[in-house]
Amino acid sequence: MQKYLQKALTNQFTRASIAHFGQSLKPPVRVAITGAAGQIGYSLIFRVASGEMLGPNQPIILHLIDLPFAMTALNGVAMEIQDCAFPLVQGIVATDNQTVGFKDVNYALLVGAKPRGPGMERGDLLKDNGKIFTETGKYINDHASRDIKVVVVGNPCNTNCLILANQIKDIPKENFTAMTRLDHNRAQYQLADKLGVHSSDIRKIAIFGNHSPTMVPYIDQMTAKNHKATVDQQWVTQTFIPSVQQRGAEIIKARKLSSAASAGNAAMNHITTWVNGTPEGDYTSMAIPSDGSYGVPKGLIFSFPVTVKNGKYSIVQGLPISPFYQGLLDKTIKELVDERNAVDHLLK
Ligand code: NAX
Repeated sequence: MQKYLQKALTNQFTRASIAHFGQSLKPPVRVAITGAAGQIGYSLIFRVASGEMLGPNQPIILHLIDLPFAMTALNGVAMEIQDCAFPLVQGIVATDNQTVGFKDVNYALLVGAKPRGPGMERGDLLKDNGKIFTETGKYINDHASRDIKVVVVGNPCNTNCLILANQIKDIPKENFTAMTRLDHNRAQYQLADKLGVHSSDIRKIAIFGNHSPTMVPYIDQMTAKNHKATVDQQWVTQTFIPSVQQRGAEIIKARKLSSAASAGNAAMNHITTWVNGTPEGDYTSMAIPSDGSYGVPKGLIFSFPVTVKNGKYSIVQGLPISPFYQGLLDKTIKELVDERNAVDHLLK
């Protein structure tokens, strides 16, 4: 099946002439997506394949990875990709074998994770996912391209990323990140709605901390249409912050399923910004290894406001932290330290 898919897709690519794009194509890159047979995978993969994530001149070889029981469904997804006749897709590897799955991969979107079952404690979730991300870290270390950029989406994503990065010997630790872009996008929409502007008019906001209900949406420097914008503090504390923190639960209540399309969208946004940079005068949110900024213990995978240039991110320094925000930051730091302590045995 795998060979068949690669051959068929290579033929398809040959038909996609350079003239079709009007400019020359770059050499292909390999993009791995784990949990590829799941619901986020189903909305994410097709948009990545269309070129939305890496641009219209960047051919892609898709590495779709899932567990053995999901292979039939995954092959169905692969057939649908073929049926889209995407000009940029140069090959598909659909596999449950991580050696093959991560071979020479340049970008990895790690969506697959064990979900929290009924009655499951957070500690058990950390333990089960700890095993998964330890293993994945070893495969990435042994087989992926040394320039790989990784975003962990599967929850608990910050600590999963910490565990994963701990297995890496000779790839820079900065290449391992977790996703808080969905929370950032959610905050942006809520603020735009409140101020009566478009989401894209809202700048200089960020998510600090854990991707969990302790996350801290920071808006003290917010601008709308390039002017400093403020909203009343009561709305911030009683409506805005809880609604961003609890938006995932609200979606589950409405859809009877967790966020999928918006999560896939955010994962793509995360990589696109990492590759192409942040707009002048704005920043975004990425969970990255802490360098000690804002009093966050070094090494924790913590969401910060970052600017990105030439594929490298930098933490935005010197943002004023009010006592109100400091209280929230202390809580999310404590939660991540507790998570790190719970998986300490995996970090030796
Ligand atoms: P689904 O249950 O639909 O799909 C998960 C897929 O991952 C399944 O096909 C499963 O077989 C696969 N999988 C499990 N373990 C794997 C492994 N070790 N290797 C490869 N594949 C594996 O879940 P979905 O709704 O797609 O959500 C996936 C993850 O995203 C969950 O952990 C979820 O909590 C997390 N989310 C993270 C968000 C964030 O902002 N960071 C937001 C959305 C989402 O809730």
